[in-house]
Amino acid sequence: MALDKATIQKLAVHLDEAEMQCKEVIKITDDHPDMDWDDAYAVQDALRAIKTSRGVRITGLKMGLTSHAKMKQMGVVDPVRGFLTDYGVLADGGECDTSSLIHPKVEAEIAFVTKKPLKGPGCHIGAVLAATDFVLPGLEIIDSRYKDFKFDLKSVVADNTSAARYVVGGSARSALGIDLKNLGVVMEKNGEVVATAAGSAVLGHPAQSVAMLANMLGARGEEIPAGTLILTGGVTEAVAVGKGDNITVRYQHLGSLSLRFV
Ligand code: 0L1
Ligand code: MG
Repeated sequence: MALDKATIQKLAVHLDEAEMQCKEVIKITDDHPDMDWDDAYAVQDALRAIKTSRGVRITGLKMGLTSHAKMKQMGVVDPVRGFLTDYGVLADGGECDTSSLIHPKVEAEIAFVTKKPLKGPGCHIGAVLAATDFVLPGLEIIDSRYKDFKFDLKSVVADNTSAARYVVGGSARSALGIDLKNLGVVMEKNGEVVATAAGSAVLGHPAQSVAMLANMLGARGEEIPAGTLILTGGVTEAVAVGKGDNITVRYQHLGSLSLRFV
Protein backbone atom coordinates (compact mmCIF):
# COMPACT_ATOMS: atom_id res chain seq x y z
CA MET A 1 0.00 0.00 0.00
CA ALA A 2 1.18 3.52 -0.76
CA LEU A 3 -1.04 5.50 1.62
CA ASP A 4 -0.80 5.64 5.40
CA LYS A 5 -3.80 5.18 7.72
CA ALA A 6 -4.26 8.88 8.38
CA THR A 7 -4.37 9.71 4.66
CA ILE A 8 -6.87 6.92 4.00
CA GLN A 9 -9.12 8.26 6.76
CA LYS A 10 -8.77 11.86 5.50
CA LEU A 11 -9.74 10.81 1.96
CA ALA A 12 -12.76 8.87 3.23
CA VAL A 13 -13.95 11.92 5.20
CA HIS A 14 -13.41 14.08 2.11
CA LEU A 15 -15.53 11.78 -0.10
CA ASP A 16 -18.24 11.38 2.54
CA GLU A 17 -18.50 15.17 2.87
CA ALA A 18 -18.66 15.57 -0.91
CA GLU A 19 -21.60 13.15 -1.00
CA MET A 20 -23.41 14.56 2.03
CA GLN A 21 -22.95 18.18 0.94
CA CYS A 22 -23.72 17.28 -2.68
CA LYS A 23 -20.58 18.96 -4.04
CA GLU A 24 -18.22 17.63 -6.67
CA VAL A 25 -14.52 17.22 -5.97
CA ILE A 26 -11.38 16.55 -7.98
CA LYS A 27 -10.49 12.87 -8.34
CA ILE A 28 -8.29 11.83 -5.44
CA THR A 29 -5.54 10.28 -7.56
CA ASP A 30 -4.62 13.81 -8.71
CA ASP A 31 -3.09 14.34 -5.26
CA HIS A 32 -2.21 10.69 -4.66
CA PRO A 33 -1.03 9.32 -8.02
CA ASP A 34 0.75 6.37 -6.38
CA MET A 35 -2.27 4.94 -4.59
CA ASP A 36 -2.85 1.28 -5.39
CA TRP A 37 -5.93 -0.98 -5.45
CA ASP A 38 -5.53 -1.91 -1.78
CA ASP A 39 -5.48 1.81 -0.92
CA ALA A 40 -8.60 2.39 -3.03
CA TYR A 41 -10.56 -0.35 -1.24
CA ALA A 42 -9.15 0.79 2.12
CA VAL A 43 -10.63 4.25 1.48
CA GLN A 44 -13.95 2.61 0.54
CA ASP A 45 -13.84 0.54 3.77
CA ALA A 46 -13.10 3.68 5.80
CA LEU A 47 -16.00 5.47 4.05
CA ARG A 48 -18.30 2.58 4.97
CA ALA A 49 -17.10 2.72 8.60
CA ILE A 50 -17.74 6.49 8.76
CA LYS A 51 -21.29 5.95 7.54
CA THR A 52 -22.09 3.00 9.82
CA SER A 53 -20.65 4.84 12.83
CA ARG A 54 -23.32 7.49 12.39
CA GLY A 55 -26.08 4.89 12.14
CA VAL A 56 -26.28 4.17 8.40
CA ARG A 57 -27.27 0.57 7.68
CA ILE A 58 -25.64 -1.36 4.84
CA THR A 59 -28.51 -2.81 2.81
CA GLY A 60 -26.64 -4.69 0.11
CA LEU A 61 -23.62 -5.00 -2.14
CA LYS A 62 -23.03 -3.96 -5.73
CA MET A 63 -20.82 -4.83 -8.61
CA GLY A 64 -19.93 -2.16 -11.14
CA LEU A 65 -18.39 -2.06 -14.60
CA THR A 66 -19.54 -5.61 -15.27
CA SER A 67 -20.64 -5.10 -18.85
CA HIS A 68 -18.00 -5.95 -21.44
CA ALA A 69 -18.94 -2.86 -23.44
CA LYS A 70 -18.40 -0.56 -20.45
CA MET A 71 -15.20 -2.34 -19.41
CA LYS A 72 -13.82 -1.93 -22.91
CA GLN A 73 -14.96 1.69 -23.09
CA MET A 74 -13.19 2.46 -19.79
CA GLY A 75 -10.16 0.27 -20.46
CA VAL A 76 -10.72 -1.96 -17.42
CA VAL A 77 -10.05 -5.63 -16.99
CA ASP A 78 -11.77 -6.24 -13.68
CA PRO A 79 -15.14 -5.13 -12.39
CA VAL A 80 -15.35 -3.23 -9.11
CA ARG A 81 -17.44 -3.69 -5.99
CA GLY A 82 -19.18 -1.38 -3.56
CA PHE A 83 -21.94 -1.23 -0.95
CA LEU A 84 -25.56 -0.03 -0.77
CA THR A 85 -27.03 2.03 2.06
CA ASP A 86 -30.42 2.45 3.74
CA TYR A 87 -30.57 6.12 2.78
CA GLY A 88 -30.06 5.08 -0.85
CA VAL A 89 -33.23 2.96 -1.05
CA LEU A 90 -36.04 4.40 -3.18
CA ALA A 91 -39.49 2.94 -3.83
CA ASP A 92 -40.52 1.42 -7.15
CA GLY A 93 -42.96 3.93 -8.68
CA GLY A 94 -41.68 6.61 -6.33
CA GLU A 95 -39.56 9.73 -6.60
CA CYS A 96 -35.88 10.55 -6.55
CA ASP A 97 -34.97 13.96 -5.16
CA THR A 98 -32.40 15.39 -7.58
CA SER A 99 -31.50 18.23 -5.20
CA SER A 100 -29.61 15.69 -3.07
CA LEU A 101 -27.55 14.46 -6.03
CA ILE A 102 -24.79 16.02 -8.17
CA HIS A 103 -25.18 14.59 -11.68
CA PRO A 104 -27.19 11.36 -11.51
CA LYS A 105 -27.25 8.62 -14.13
CA VAL A 106 -29.36 5.46 -14.13
CA GLU A 107 -28.41 1.88 -14.92
CA ALA A 108 -30.83 -1.03 -15.38
CA GLU A 109 -29.58 -4.00 -13.41
CA ILE A 110 -30.61 -7.52 -12.38
CA ALA A 111 -30.68 -7.89 -8.60
CA PHE A 112 -30.07 -11.12 -6.68
CA VAL A 113 -31.02 -11.98 -3.10
CA THR A 114 -29.13 -14.88 -1.56
CA LYS A 115 -30.53 -17.56 0.75
CA LYS A 116 -27.18 -19.22 1.55
CA PRO A 117 -23.73 -17.74 2.10
CA LEU A 118 -21.38 -17.65 -0.89
CA LYS A 119 -17.65 -17.83 -0.44
CA GLY A 120 -14.77 -17.75 -2.90
CA PRO A 121 -12.31 -18.65 -4.21
CA GLY A 122 -13.80 -20.98 -6.78
CA CYS A 123 -17.35 -19.62 -6.64
CA HIS A 124 -19.12 -20.19 -9.98
CA ILE A 125 -22.48 -19.60 -11.66
CA GLY A 126 -23.91 -22.95 -10.51
CA ALA A 127 -23.10 -22.22 -6.86
CA VAL A 128 -24.66 -18.76 -7.18
CA LEU A 129 -27.89 -20.09 -8.72
CA ALA A 130 -28.17 -22.74 -5.97
CA ALA A 131 -27.64 -20.09 -3.28
CA THR A 132 -30.06 -17.54 -4.77
CA ASP A 133 -33.42 -17.00 -3.11
CA PHE A 134 -34.80 -14.86 -5.94
CA VAL A 135 -33.89 -12.37 -8.64
CA LEU A 136 -35.73 -9.14 -9.35
CA PRO A 137 -35.44 -5.93 -11.38
CA GLY A 138 -33.06 -3.29 -10.10
CA LEU A 139 -32.28 0.29 -11.06
CA GLU A 140 -29.13 1.93 -9.78
CA ILE A 141 -28.79 5.70 -9.63
CA ILE A 142 -25.07 6.38 -9.76
CA ASP A 143 -23.68 9.80 -8.89
CA SER A 144 -19.92 10.11 -8.96
CA ARG A 145 -18.68 12.68 -6.49
CA TYR A 146 -16.00 13.60 -9.03
CA LYS A 147 -16.21 16.69 -11.18
CA ASP A 148 -17.93 16.06 -14.53
CA PHE A 149 -18.10 12.29 -13.76
CA LYS A 150 -14.38 12.19 -14.69
CA PHE A 151 -12.26 9.72 -12.76
CA ASP A 152 -9.88 6.82 -12.96
CA LEU A 153 -10.82 3.47 -11.47
CA LYS A 154 -8.92 3.74 -8.20
CA SER A 155 -10.64 7.04 -7.48
CA VAL A 156 -14.02 5.49 -8.29
CA VAL A 157 -13.46 2.47 -6.04
CA ALA A 158 -12.61 4.82 -3.17
CA ASP A 159 -15.84 6.72 -3.94
CA ASN A 160 -17.88 3.54 -3.41
CA THR A 161 -18.18 2.99 -7.18
CA SER A 162 -20.42 6.06 -7.55
CA ALA A 163 -23.22 4.38 -5.55
CA ALA A 164 -25.98 6.83 -4.62
CA ARG A 165 -29.58 5.51 -4.76
CA TYR A 166 -31.27 2.34 -5.96
CA VAL A 167 -34.67 0.79 -6.54
CA VAL A 168 -35.69 -2.86 -6.61
CA GLY A 169 -39.18 -3.78 -7.71
CA GLY A 170 -41.16 -5.53 -10.40
CA SER A 171 -41.65 -9.27 -9.72
CA ALA A 172 -39.30 -11.47 -7.74
CA ARG A 173 -38.70 -14.89 -9.35
CA SER A 174 -36.60 -17.96 -8.69
CA ALA A 175 -33.36 -17.72 -10.63
CA LEU A 176 -33.78 -21.36 -11.69
CA GLY A 177 -37.02 -20.79 -13.54
CA ILE A 178 -35.82 -18.19 -16.04
CA ASP A 179 -33.12 -17.80 -18.64
CA LEU A 180 -31.22 -14.90 -17.10
CA LYS A 181 -28.67 -14.88 -19.90
CA ASN A 182 -31.24 -14.08 -22.56
CA LEU A 183 -33.53 -11.99 -20.38
CA GLY A 184 -34.43 -8.85 -22.32
CA VAL A 185 -34.37 -5.38 -20.73
CA VAL A 186 -35.78 -2.18 -22.21
CA MET A 187 -35.19 1.21 -20.61
CA GLU A 188 -37.46 4.15 -21.39
CA LYS A 189 -36.82 7.78 -20.51
CA ASN A 190 -39.89 9.99 -20.75
CA GLY A 191 -41.64 7.34 -22.85
CA GLU A 192 -38.80 6.94 -25.38
CA VAL A 193 -36.66 3.79 -25.53
CA VAL A 194 -33.12 4.85 -24.65
CA ALA A 195 -31.43 1.48 -24.11
CA THR A 196 -32.02 -2.21 -24.69
CA ALA A 197 -29.97 -5.15 -23.48
CA ALA A 198 -29.97 -8.79 -22.43
CA GLY A 199 -28.78 -10.32 -19.17
CA SER A 200 -25.70 -11.66 -20.95
CA ALA A 201 -24.40 -8.08 -21.14
CA VAL A 202 -23.24 -8.64 -17.56
CA LEU A 203 -20.14 -10.85 -17.78
CA GLY A 204 -21.99 -13.30 -20.06
CA HIS A 205 -24.49 -14.13 -17.27
CA PRO A 206 -25.52 -11.94 -14.31
CA ALA A 207 -24.86 -14.79 -11.85
CA GLN A 208 -21.21 -14.57 -12.94
CA SER A 209 -21.14 -11.10 -11.39
CA VAL A 210 -22.26 -12.53 -8.03
CA ALA A 211 -19.66 -15.31 -8.34
CA MET A 212 -16.98 -12.70 -9.02
CA LEU A 213 -18.09 -10.71 -5.97
CA ALA A 214 -17.85 -13.85 -3.80
CA ASN A 215 -14.36 -14.49 -5.19
CA MET A 216 -13.26 -10.88 -4.61
CA LEU A 217 -14.50 -11.03 -1.00
CA GLY A 218 -13.04 -14.52 -0.55
CA ALA A 219 -9.61 -13.12 -1.36
CA ARG A 220 -10.06 -10.95 1.76
CA GLY A 221 -11.36 -13.83 3.89
CA GLU A 222 -14.94 -12.53 3.63
CA GLU A 223 -18.14 -13.98 2.19
CA ILE A 224 -21.52 -12.89 0.88
CA PRO A 225 -23.88 -13.66 3.78
CA ALA A 226 -27.27 -15.32 3.27
CA GLY A 227 -29.99 -12.73 2.73
CA THR A 228 -27.77 -10.27 0.86
CA LEU A 229 -29.16 -8.08 -1.91
CA ILE A 230 -26.67 -7.71 -4.78
CA LEU A 231 -26.90 -5.35 -7.73
CA THR A 232 -24.97 -7.15 -10.45
CA GLY A 233 -24.09 -4.15 -12.65
CA GLY A 234 -25.71 -2.28 -15.49
CA VAL A 235 -26.98 -4.31 -18.42
CA THR A 236 -27.52 -0.98 -20.18
CA GLU A 237 -25.26 2.03 -20.52
CA ALA A 238 -25.67 4.62 -17.79
CA VAL A 239 -28.22 7.24 -18.86
CA ALA A 240 -28.05 10.82 -17.52
CA VAL A 241 -31.22 12.01 -15.75
CA GLY A 242 -32.42 15.26 -14.21
CA LYS A 243 -35.42 16.89 -12.59
CA GLY A 244 -38.62 16.12 -14.51
CA ASP A 245 -37.43 12.86 -16.05
CA ASN A 246 -39.39 9.61 -15.78
CA ILE A 247 -37.59 6.30 -16.09
CA THR A 248 -39.36 3.00 -16.72
CA VAL A 249 -37.49 -0.26 -17.18
CA ARG A 250 -39.24 -3.36 -18.51
CA TYR A 251 -37.73 -6.76 -17.76
CA GLN A 252 -38.74 -9.91 -19.58
CA HIS A 253 -40.34 -12.30 -17.04
CA LEU A 254 -39.76 -9.87 -14.13
CA GLY A 255 -42.20 -7.05 -14.76
CA SER A 256 -41.16 -3.42 -14.72
CA LEU A 257 -40.08 -0.67 -12.39
CA SER A 258 -40.22 3.08 -12.61
CA LEU A 259 -38.88 6.17 -10.95
CA ARG A 260 -39.66 9.87 -11.27
CA PHE A 261 -36.93 12.48 -10.81
CA VAL A 262 -38.15 15.57 -8.97
O1 0L1 B 1 -22.32 0.79 -10.94
C1 0L1 B 1 -21.47 1.02 -11.81
O2 0L1 B 1 -21.28 0.28 -12.79
C2 0L1 B 1 -20.64 2.26 -11.69
C3 0L1 B 1 -19.21 1.93 -11.50
C4 0L1 B 1 -18.39 3.18 -11.42
C5 0L1 B 1 -18.18 3.87 -12.72
C6 0L1 B 1 -19.25 4.88 -13.00
O3 0L1 B 1 -19.55 5.71 -12.15
O4 0L1 B 1 -19.74 4.88 -14.15
MG1 MG C 1 -24.37 -0.03 -11.27
